[in-house]
This record gives sequence, C-alpha cells and structure tokens, in this order.
Amino acid sequence: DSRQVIGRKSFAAVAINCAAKAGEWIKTKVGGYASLNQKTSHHDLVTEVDKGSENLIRSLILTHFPDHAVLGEEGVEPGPAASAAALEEVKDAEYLWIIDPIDGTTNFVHGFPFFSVSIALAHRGEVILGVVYDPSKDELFIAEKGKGAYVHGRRTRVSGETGLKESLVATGFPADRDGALPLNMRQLEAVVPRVRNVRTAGSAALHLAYVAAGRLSAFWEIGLNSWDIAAGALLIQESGGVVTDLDGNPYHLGVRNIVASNGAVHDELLAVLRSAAE
Ligand code: 2AM
Ligand code: CA
Ligand code: CA
Ligand code: CA
Repeated sequence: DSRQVIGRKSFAAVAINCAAKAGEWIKTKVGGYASLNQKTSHHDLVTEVDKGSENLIRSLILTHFPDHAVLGEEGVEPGPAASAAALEEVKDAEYLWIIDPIDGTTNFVHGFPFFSVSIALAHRGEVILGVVYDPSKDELFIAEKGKGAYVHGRRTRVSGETGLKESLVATGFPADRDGALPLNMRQLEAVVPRVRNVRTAGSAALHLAYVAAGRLSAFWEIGLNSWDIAAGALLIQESGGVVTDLDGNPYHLGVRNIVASNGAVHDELLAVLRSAAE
C-alpha cells in the first residue's frame, strides 16, 4: 500500500525532516510562555509546545514506519522510576525512536537561544542514528552508526585537548532528588579549579553535540534520561569521542549519569568526578 511506498524513505531522511519541521515550529513560539506548567518542581517545566513538537514528530515517524516503537519524554509520567519503566518496556524493540521534543525547555520559555530537538533511532537497543537540531542557529547535527557525524554537511571531530587544564567542560544542574544536586555541587567544586572553565547552558543534547563538534572538550551530568542522551552519544562516538557512565562503563540506553569527552581527557575527568563522590 501507499504507506510501504513512503516507508522506503531512509531513516535519516525522516529524522532530519522531523527535527527540521518541529524545530521551525518551535522557533515561532520562543519566549511566549505558552500554557506553562510545572512537572515535578519549579525547575521542571512543560509547555504546549513540548507536547505539540512530540506529537508532530511521533505522527511523522509513524506515517513512514507504522511498525516502529516510539519513546518520547512527554508520553511518559515525570520522574526517574516512570522513565526507567517506560524504557524497559520498549528497549528491545526491533526499531525504537527516542525523542526529546524540546531539550532545554527552561531556555525555550525564557527565550535563551540554547535548546534543541533530539531524535535517535535504536535497533534492538543499539543507537544507529542520531539527530540533534538547534533551531536558533539552524544547526543540524547528524550521525549514523559507522558512517560518521556531520554538521552543515561537514564531518565533526572531537577537540584535541589532552589535559583538563586546557579543557572547556560543560555540565547541567540536576533536579534535587536522591542527593543528585549536592553531588553535582561537589563535582563542580572539584572540576572548576582543574579545567579552563565550566559552562552550563541548559540543553544536555546540545552540550553533547558540542562535544562531538569539538566546541566543548567534555560534558557530564547526573540524572538524565534516554531521550536526553541517545542522539548526542552517537554523535560523539562517530566523532572520535568517548561516552560512559560515571563509573566508566560504556554507554547504553539505560545510562542516566553520563560522562562524555574527546577521549583524551576522559580518564582524568572520571578520576576528578570520582574524588567528589567520596
Ligand atoms: P528538558 O529541557 O528536556 O527537560 C539541563 O540540565 C538538562 O536537564 C536538560 O537536558 C533538561 O531537559 C534536563 N532536565 C530538566 N529537568 C529535569 C528533571 N526534572 N529531571 C531530569 N532531567 C531534567
Ligand atoms: Ca522536561
Ligand atoms: Ca531533555
Ligand atoms: Ca524535553
């Protein structure tokens, strides 16, 4: 039938189309405070635009690939337990799309131009495609497993710093839950004196894309979800970088505490972060 004909479009073409369409629409709504709601706290916001973006992406994906599974942030109850359960339910699907319809909602609400649309495709639990789109700069980062990562059609490459001393490192402040915020504060205290400087710009997916593109040496954050990380992790791996959890174990879809870097500074950063955990 006609859906099968449409279904011949490549995964990458569909992901790019989804991110671009959603991103262009989101951009028209920036700073509008559209139907603002708190989720778990005053740090945790959701707007009608988050939901509209997710619906747009979800229906476009399912038009092309009606058999695929889709996991999106706004389709899941807030909080880590519900997120983990939702991932568990779908993670072994043949094809699973993982969507963050706006990563950096707080920035979006305030009109601070650092937010993104993140779309990943996993095949039996392994990420094979990742797109992170920054509508404010009209920058689209894309990676396909084994085929490299690109921005503006040019190959991305992680940065060349070999020590933390020369590194520009980003993090994100977690929700104050299970001691995550105090741990992040201790990590900051340990990291800041050792690096060139630290940035915290408010979109995990875009921070990861910046590590892939060599604009940041490294990034870490605790308490994230699969949709914050999946696309960005592949961007970094396909750009020559390294993505692990806080203990140094390789990235997989269930990782919530993420450490990502150009590779050369990875062990040094892990050691500093470990010193803050003690
Ligand atoms: P969001 O904008 O999609 O919610 C900023 O540090 C990062 O943390 C963003 O990627 C943001 O994603 C995410 N984030 C914001 N609130 C969060 C919460 N309560 N729990 C987990 N992640 C959150
Ligand atoms: Ca959110
Ligand atoms: Ca997010
Ligand atoms: Ca989001």
